[in-house]
Amino acid sequence: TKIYELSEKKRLETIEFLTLYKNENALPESWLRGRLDEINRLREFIPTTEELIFGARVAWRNSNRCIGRLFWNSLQVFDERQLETEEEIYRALLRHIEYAANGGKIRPAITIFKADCIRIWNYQLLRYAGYETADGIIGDPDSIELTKICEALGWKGKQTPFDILPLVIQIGTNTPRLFDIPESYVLEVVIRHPQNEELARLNLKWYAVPIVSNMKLSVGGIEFQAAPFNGWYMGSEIGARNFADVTRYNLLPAVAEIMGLDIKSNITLWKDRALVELNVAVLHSFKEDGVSIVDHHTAAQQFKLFEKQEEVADRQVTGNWSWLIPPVSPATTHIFHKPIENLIKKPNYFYQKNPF
Ligand code: HEM
Ligand code: NRG
Repeated sequence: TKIYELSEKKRLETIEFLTLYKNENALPESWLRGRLDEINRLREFIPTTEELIFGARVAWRNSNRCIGRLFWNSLQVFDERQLETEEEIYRALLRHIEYAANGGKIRPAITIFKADCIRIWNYQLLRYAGYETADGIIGDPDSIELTKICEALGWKGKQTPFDILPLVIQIGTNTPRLFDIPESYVLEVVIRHPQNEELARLNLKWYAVPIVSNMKLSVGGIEFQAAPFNGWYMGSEIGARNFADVTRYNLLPAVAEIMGLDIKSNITLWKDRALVELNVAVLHSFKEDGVSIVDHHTAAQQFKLFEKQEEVADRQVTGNWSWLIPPVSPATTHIFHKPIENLIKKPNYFYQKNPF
């Protein structure tokens, strides 16, 4: 079947995607012929909502860096391709945040906007600002560039270590528009340790829901540049990276000090010991507040189930080993001890150039 108007590459991707859709949904060959004829007549592939739901879920299944893929088939998909204005998009993003947070019982979801003209400038819908000041950096150093842009566009943060950035929404080549997220939408967890009461003195907290908003969803040759998605956190993302990286909140020395460890000597393993207790605190705090989170041991077990499930379905599990192993105690998980092929399949989520 010849599909006109589409570039050859796009055409092949559309056929490949619809063939996958047909096969996994046990549709007859005649359905595929009819669907491709229709696309020929329209001279454009416009996925149905059903096709889009399937595409977003398979894109998660194909996300090689993700350890959380066991639940790929239960992703909630919001098809918001009809929305036109920044305000409408902002409202849909607030709906997404509320649906996903669900009072702590986090639900994996994606909101898909019209392809080709909408960009969300934020890395995640919820993210803390970062400021360079005369007395050093306040907040998340990862956010310094976007924070400056927001300030240039008229935003003013409170300069605390945990200021939620506004949503930055751009349509076409228009100047992006900023929208504050009302506090009532921002579920956060205050970090404390189950035994060491001193740790709470660091006044740490983290937001409950990671909603990645800067990647594009590629389905059947179409690239949805604005398609924010979320699951829940694996504890080590916060405890071993966001709080611990030297280029992020860099908290290991402060935690070690609270624990009374000698940070002058490497052989005390003060970094390792501080890291473990920080991760214990993150998991304990989320659990106690009834906010979904998974520890890296359970996540690895779930990934093993995913591997078994895929084998039964006769599909190869692909993965990016260096991302799949957790940043704490990697060799305690089966993932560490097993090679995995980093083959990129579509549909999938991809990085794209920053719009700024
Ligand atoms: C990456 C866990 C849900 C797509 C990751 C990473 C973890 C993780 C630990 C590595 C992040 C890092 O090292 O920075 C989970 C858990 C989920 C979940 C526990 C709970 C349900 C999802 C969902 C999607 C998804 C719903 C998409 C629909 C991805 C992608 C990456 C990723 C595309 C790579 C991100 C990048 O390259 O920066 N996930 N995930 N995940 N996950 Fe998941
Ligand atoms: N490490 C990042 C979040 C990356 C995606 N992680 C997830 N995704 N769990 C951080 O903010 O720490 N997800 O969709 O659940």
